[in-house]
Amino acid sequence: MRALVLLVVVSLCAGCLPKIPRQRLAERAKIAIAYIVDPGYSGAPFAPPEALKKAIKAELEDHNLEVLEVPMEAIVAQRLTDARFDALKKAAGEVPFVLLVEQRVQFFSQLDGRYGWEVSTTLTASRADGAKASDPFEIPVILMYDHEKEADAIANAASDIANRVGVLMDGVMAGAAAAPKASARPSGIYFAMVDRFANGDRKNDGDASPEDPQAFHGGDLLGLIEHLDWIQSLGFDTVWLSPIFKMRTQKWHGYGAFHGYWTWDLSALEPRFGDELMLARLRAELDRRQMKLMLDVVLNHVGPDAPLYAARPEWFHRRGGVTDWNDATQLVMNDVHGLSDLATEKPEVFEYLLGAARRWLPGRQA
Ligand SMILES: [Ca+2]
Ligand SMILES: [Ca+2]
Repeated sequence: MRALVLLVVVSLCAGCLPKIPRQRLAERAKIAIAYIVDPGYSGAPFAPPEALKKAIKAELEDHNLEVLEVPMEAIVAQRLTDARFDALKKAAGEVPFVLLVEQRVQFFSQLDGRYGWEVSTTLTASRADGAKASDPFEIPVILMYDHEKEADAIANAASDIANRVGVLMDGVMAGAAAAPKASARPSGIYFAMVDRFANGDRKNDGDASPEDPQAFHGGDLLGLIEHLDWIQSLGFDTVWLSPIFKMRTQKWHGYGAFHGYWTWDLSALEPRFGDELMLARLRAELDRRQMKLMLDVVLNHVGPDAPLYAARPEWFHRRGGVTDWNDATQLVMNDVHGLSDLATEKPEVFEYLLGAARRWLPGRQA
């Protein structure tokens, strides 16, 4: 389900790196680097293009660091960042600095005849006598041609990625990685599946049936409000709700609709969960606790038999279901599990979805 969801909130980590003056070693030192690009959907890991290595090398030279590349083979057997980092350090031997560059590239969308990609990168670095520091980030890339693929997307983002390497190394070289975190208060995102979280108001339950795993169970926004202190006590400062907009409520081929990802109407709230006053109350209660809210707006498709499909059939791709899960175009354009796929590359569809999402920003309710 998660793969079908696009969130209104992006870039949570932008600017989360501390500002540290640019560093340059007085004496040249070695840095061991390993690169790996994980496949988007299937296949084997591969190495990034030379353009990225060159850009990062230039950045590190500027810090007076001499690059010692460790072949991908030394880390490819490991799947997790920590294990890869340990394998890299072992292969590198005695070097003062170590940097691991892990990437994943995905085709994102086709818009106005151009191709949107997303390059995800996780940088992990350390120096021999200091703690590890990491920087995970995404860079959107627009490519002009259909034949341009993962390597082109990475090459396109190379200078931005090299800049991030420079900033991370500034921190590592200055010893900032060992410093305590800026905020002593723990933070994190708590995801609540609204229907299953807590039932605060039995009057809006409708035909809820807690014995039936495919039925609605009666959870709502009031139930959530009543548990905010508990969520906060666990150390979370943000609540992400499963979709709360008017949704299909009937089962479909035996599967329940309670998750909310079968959108019916983005301009209204699902009455089982509460009304706009209740949403305003939730916002006020979160504000009072200095907590944040993430609303989940489904942009890829609408629910089965949603009125929008009958009203605007030309807003949908209508290419049939996905038959090849390794085909990036099918993944973006075809129906996933039979859900009518929105043609988000059409400006009028894009405008509609953007407007529908903006309506729910604080203070924008009509
Ligand atoms: Ca209820
Ligand atoms: Ca799609």
